[in-house]
Amino acid sequence: MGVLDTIAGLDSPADGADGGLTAHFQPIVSLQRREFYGYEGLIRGPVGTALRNPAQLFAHARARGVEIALEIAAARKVVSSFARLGLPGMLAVNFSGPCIERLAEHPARALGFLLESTVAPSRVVIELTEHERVADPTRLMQRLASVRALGIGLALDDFGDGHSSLRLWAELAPEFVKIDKYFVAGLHADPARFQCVKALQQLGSVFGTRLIAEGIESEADLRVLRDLGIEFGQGYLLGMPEESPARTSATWPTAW
Ligand SMILES: [Ca+2]
Repeated sequence: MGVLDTIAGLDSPADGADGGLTAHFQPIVSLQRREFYGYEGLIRGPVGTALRNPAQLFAHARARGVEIALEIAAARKVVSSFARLGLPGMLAVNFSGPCIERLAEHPARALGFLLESTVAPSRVVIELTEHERVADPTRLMQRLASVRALGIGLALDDFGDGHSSLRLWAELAPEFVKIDKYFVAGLHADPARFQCVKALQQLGSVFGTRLIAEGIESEADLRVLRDLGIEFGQGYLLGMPEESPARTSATWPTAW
């Protein structure tokens, strides 16, 4: 019985060895060039169970002490699905700090599934989630070096949400920072949110970090982000997470 069978408590997982996990992909779009840049891979649990919901899936795994195994299984599924679909551009994969530390112990072995796939490591960006769980940024930076030496990039996920740390930004020098949707939703009509995003844009310039605005759901917010010079965006307006995601701009606003 695989680890995911244990997590799900399922007698017969729907999809064999991966315990019924499904990868969904949400577009990441260049706001300045109005073109696709890549996709974030997101995992879903077995169809027809409560664990279809990723929050419940990960809570279930955490309660059973198998969260890192689930993160690695999820990444494996995301990479194999991305390769099978032949999706273009960047692939962003979510990992927590504790999982990255585990990967970094033997990066070539732990990430063998990636190195053996047709997705070049230079196209892959790790999104560091749950910043509050990074107990020692300096140690994480050292551990990350062996992963980044493979050519894999780094993004800080959900920046500005709760426990985000400027120290992580300064110390880890990520290639990307994802601006949390809290600051993006309603940005066009909210001076405080606008000023926060503007400040992050200035920090991005100082640190040489590329910014991705999360949670873009209105054309008004999209235009403000473009005018501020935010390089990339993600959100329902630009594409939902889907098993076989959009590859064309047909559903985007006609101009922004
Ligand atoms: Ca993410």
